[in-house]
Amino acid sequence: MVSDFIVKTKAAIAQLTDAQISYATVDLTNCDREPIHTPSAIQPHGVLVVVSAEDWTITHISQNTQQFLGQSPESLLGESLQTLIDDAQIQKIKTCLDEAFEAVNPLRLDIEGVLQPFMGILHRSGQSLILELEPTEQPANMDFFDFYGRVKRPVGRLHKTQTLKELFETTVEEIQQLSGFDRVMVYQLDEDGSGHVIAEAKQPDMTAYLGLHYPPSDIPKQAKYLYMLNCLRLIPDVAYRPVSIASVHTTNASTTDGPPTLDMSLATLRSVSPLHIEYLQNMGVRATLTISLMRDQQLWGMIVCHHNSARKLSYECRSICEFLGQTVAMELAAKETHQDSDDKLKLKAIQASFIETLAQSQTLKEGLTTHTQQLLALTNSSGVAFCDKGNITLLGDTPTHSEVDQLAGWIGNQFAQKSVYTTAALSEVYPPAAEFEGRTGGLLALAISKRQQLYVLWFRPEVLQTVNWAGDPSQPLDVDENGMPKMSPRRSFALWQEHIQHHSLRWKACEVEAALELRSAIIGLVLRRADDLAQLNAELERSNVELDAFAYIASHDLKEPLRGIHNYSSFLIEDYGTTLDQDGVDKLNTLMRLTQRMEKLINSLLHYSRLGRAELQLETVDLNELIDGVIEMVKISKPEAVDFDVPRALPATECDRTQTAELFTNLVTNAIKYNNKAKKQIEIGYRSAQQAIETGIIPPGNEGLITTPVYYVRDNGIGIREKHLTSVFRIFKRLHAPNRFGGGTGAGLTIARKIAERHGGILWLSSVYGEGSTFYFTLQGEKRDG
Ligand code: BLA
Repeated sequence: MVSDFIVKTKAAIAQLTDAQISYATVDLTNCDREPIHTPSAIQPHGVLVVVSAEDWTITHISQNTQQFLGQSPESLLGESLQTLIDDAQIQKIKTCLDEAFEAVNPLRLDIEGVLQPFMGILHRSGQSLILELEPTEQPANMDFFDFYGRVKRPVGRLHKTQTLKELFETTVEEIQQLSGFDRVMVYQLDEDGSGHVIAEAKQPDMTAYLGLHYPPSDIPKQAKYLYMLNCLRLIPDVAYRPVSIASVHTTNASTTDGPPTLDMSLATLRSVSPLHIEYLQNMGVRATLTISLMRDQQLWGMIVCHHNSARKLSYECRSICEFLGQTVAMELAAKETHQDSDDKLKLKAIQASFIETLAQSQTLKEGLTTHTQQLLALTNSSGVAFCDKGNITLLGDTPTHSEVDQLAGWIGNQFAQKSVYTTAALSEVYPPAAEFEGRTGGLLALAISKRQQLYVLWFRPEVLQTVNWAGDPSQPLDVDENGMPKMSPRRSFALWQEHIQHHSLRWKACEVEAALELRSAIIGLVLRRADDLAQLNAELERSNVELDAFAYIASHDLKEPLRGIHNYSSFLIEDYGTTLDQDGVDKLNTLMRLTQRMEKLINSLLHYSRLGRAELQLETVDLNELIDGVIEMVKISKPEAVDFDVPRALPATECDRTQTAELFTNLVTNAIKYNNKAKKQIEIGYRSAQQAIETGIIPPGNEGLITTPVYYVRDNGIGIREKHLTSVFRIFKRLHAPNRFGGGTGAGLTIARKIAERHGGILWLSSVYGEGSTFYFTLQGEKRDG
């Protein structure tokens, strides 16, 4: 498993790095490709020996053997390893070959003829074995109890911490105490490779780096890969002189191709990139120690230690640091999972109180905008806009009203199949955002309803405004004596700053999820309200049906005695007309007229109740034909001069032909009846839903409900006073004396409205008293009854 990981990682490094780029040509633009794993040199605090795994002869050796081993490199190259160490120790190494090296390192080795004991660190590199020798103190090799004694306390303290913050603070304290480094930091990597310091322990006189951010290039990709392979990196003295490596190839004159490069990915003595050395020198650092913090096989961050003077650390001490690093990583994983659920709980709490507010609000806008801070906290934003078609409400730091208005037009097309759209660099996808006031960086857009253009837009500012970046962009760049820019945190920052302009912090998955959950909650609430409404409608419907049944029975039962009264009145006139005086005859005639009128009323009521009970016979009807028929009929029964105008052809529609004809007939008859103009004019037409909305033809109390064509009948009649606009629809309600305006029962409009409603539509009117009225209706809607 581990070796599989190493193989893959090394392949990735080989792909990243580029042998064409040498130390002389690497610069800020290509540092990701600098082949730092093949420096052909080491740091001078140890000796590097490479032996062939086949015959155990030394193929490479660092040029500092004289100093440590008392023998020249030339005298050792090509020789057997036995020249340096005895058989028994070689045997020890050989038995290690088949095991994981972590299990055998370090080996305590004695070198022939040298008093100083050495620590041997061994690993395989292709067909070679790399043995690194570091002088160690007497007595070497801690025993188990030493090790346990030194890790017990820090591990216990790390384990006891409650929060991530506490964990990292304890980490830097413990590592500082253990390593003796002047400054110890926890450096957390962000997803884009940049990072920031989240905990720090330092000498009091040092400037703090806590909270500072650094660009991705400060630790190039291939370096990050190497820190995944080796969880500990020590540079004891930045001012070192690299020691080159001699190989049998360099001494063998017959070789014309250069020596094969030695892969030193896993070598602890690996020489440091000169660029990084320059960086550290410019930071005023003399020694560094870095411990990787791994999470899910990825480099999560590092414990970075700085020292103002050169500082060596024993292998034992390094092992303890590495062990603590692993403990921290484990605690980190446990606590992050814990914190994740804490964060989720917090979000849930915000959501819950939000939903309560929503549930109690009259409108969505009121519900969303009452608690601005909660709405912002939900996605960690600094501004939010609520867009309901053209209606925009702005809260917090947002672009201007007109900027948001235009953005809302654009965003409609970005959702595709989703309800949410995010970008951390709005101006890259929507260039006008570059000119926005307040420098918007990122956008999280939520479509509550795409059809109704109901959006919530959350805004985040550019990162530059929210984050402390290391280095002051207003300061001039450092230059060397030749006027060339020097490698430093300041230098790499300047380039980075250009790169990240217009970017916000990225949107986290849990923030996007919170937005989506808000949408579900809103929709849940809307559905619940719709449910309540449906229940109310069902109850109303039931009472309507009962009313219809009652009206039918009542009118039926009333008709009988009425007919009796009528008949008896006519008998009275016929039989006693001559014996009664004129007054008596007049009274009988009035009685007859009243019964006739009552019969008409009862018939209307019957008709009305039947309308409510009869099945609708739906078919596709050409309304032009239907209206021609209506006009013709009306002309026969009311042969006065009326100017009919149908300005444009009406669409075919699905409706009950007879009832729709009755609807039009009632409206047209009324239009003629309630008209005292010399020239009566009637216009019949329609508007599409869109046109109706655009021209403000909206049913009162039903704003935004129009989704189907609106038909109208307009007259230049007497008009209706504002106060009577609703009462005209009440059954048998007449605004005038029965003998004025041609009589009638007063049921016509009630019936017309009922027909529209049975079709699932609505009927309403607008009128100017003395000038005329327009009756509007729709024949479809959400629901059809019948
Ligand atoms: C390595 N860069 C590193 C390391 C750190 C940093 C911690 C690991 C080695 C070490 O311990 O020093 C960066 N150090 C930081 C940061 C802080 C810090 C961000 O203390 C903040 C407090 N570096 C650059 C640029 C390049 C570069 C522009 O800034 C490339 C052109 C290179 N950094 C670079 C390389 C390494 C490195 C090549 C690997 C060094 C090695 O292991 O050989």
